[in-house]
Amino acid sequence: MSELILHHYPTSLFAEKARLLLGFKGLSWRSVNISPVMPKPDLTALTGGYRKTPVLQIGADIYCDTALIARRLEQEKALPAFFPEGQEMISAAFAAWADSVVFQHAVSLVFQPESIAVRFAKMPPEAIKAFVADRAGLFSGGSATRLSAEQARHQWPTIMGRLEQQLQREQGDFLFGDPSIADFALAHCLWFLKATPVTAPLVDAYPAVSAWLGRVMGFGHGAFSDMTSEEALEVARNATPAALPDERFDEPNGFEAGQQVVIAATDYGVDPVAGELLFAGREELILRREDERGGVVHVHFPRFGFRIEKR
Ligand SMILES: N[C@@H](CCC(=O)N[C@@H](CS)C(=O)NCC(=O)O)C(=O)O
Repeated sequence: MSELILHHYPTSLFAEKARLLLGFKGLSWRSVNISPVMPKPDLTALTGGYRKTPVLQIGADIYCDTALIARRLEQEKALPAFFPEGQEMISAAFAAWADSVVFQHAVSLVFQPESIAVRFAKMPPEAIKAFVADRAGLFSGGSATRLSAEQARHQWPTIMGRLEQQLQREQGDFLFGDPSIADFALAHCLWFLKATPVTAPLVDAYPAVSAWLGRVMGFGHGAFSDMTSEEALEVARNATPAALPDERFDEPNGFEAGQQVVIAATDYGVDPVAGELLFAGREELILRREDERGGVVHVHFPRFGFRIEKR
């Protein structure tokens, strides 16, 4: 069986979400450290252009976006579940809200000038400049707009006040009783705020939220060991992609298997990935592409939040 390989870097919020997902499931995995800024030649050799962090690789199958990574890990090990029975919609909907709305607040608060000065204190000015330019590129061309620090500060007490209220009354230790994807999608945003002294009080001021965050972080990251990006490319090259899912589906826009298409995120990091559409299911799209270094790979995307276009 192929190993789970996570392409990520330590300070990425969504990578922290993926690490916690792996920890919650008690899975063992390999860790490939990637650059936080473009270019990422070894990663894009696998994804075909998708640049966001993290990416999960299993042999010659490449999974983009933590929303889909969670579903893939659920297939790997059904229990404990990210999408508990009877909470399939509410857990996924809350997670999508946290991954976009709470994420935007966290990023805006951590990147406000007072906080940047502390967080990037040890980074040379050219590196800060390159990082800012990279992130401007990341956010161009998509539907996501950046939230001003003022608006993020303004709305933060509403988000945290509601959470504090719910968690004080909660019948159980997690957002919806048992742990679910909702907890992980919220936790990585608060973890990011806690990692900078200027923004940590924005979480610490809420005791029930802090106690809950401690419980979620307590799942840890599972057992992992390092792998180089060259080794990961070799794994892909030597592997055969997994069989396609056994799901019949009528594609609402008439796309068919075998068509040459491009798939891209709609919000930000909208770099298109070109290839042959192999599968379009309710949750997942699969593209076949061939790479000089990675060989034949199947790149998987969530349907929600991604678009398909004919080439
Ligand atoms: N919807 C994506 C969001 C991923 C995302 O925004 N990741 C950030 C890092 S936290 C990113 O890609 N930043 C730019 C980069 O790493 O190149 C997911 O769930 O995986």
